[in-house]
Amino acid sequence: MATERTFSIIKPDATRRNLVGKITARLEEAGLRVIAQRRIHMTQTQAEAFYGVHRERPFFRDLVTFMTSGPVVVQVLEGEDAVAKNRAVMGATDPKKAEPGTIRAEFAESIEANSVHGSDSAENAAAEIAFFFAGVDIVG
Ligand code: YYY
Ligand code: MG
Repeated sequence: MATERTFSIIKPDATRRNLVGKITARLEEAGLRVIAQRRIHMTQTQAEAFYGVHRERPFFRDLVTFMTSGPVVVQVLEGEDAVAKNRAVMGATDPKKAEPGTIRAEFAESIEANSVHGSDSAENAAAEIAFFFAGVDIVG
């Protein structure tokens, strides 16, 4: 597997509990390198566009409200097999189903307030990175 990039968000439930450092350490310990990072407060328009694929799902409005409820930290991660590696260290969407030792098993409050986002494919990673970062701000 070649070096790959993926996109990560440390979500509002985690920034509120001051978990940015602990979560980033988990990512780094898994072999992922933070090559771009910014703390932002997502607008409703940004959150709706970012999660546009879920627009018709019953949880969409609550998800947008949650993602705009406080600051988030958006990151570009780089490493071997970064997309799959990040998904593995995150754990399942529902923290009740997440493997022990994963970020969501350890830190998530609920299926909605589940502490982290990670791209689910290399193609979506490229689109999500471009949504939040200019190429010049990514230093690999
Ligand atoms: O990729 P991942 O974050 O693990 O899950 P998705 O199925 O893409 O859903 C995105 C996001 O939506 C999830 O992280 C929390 C929220 N969500 C929810 O609130 N309730 C659900 N039943 C499913 C997802
Ligand atoms: Mg997803």
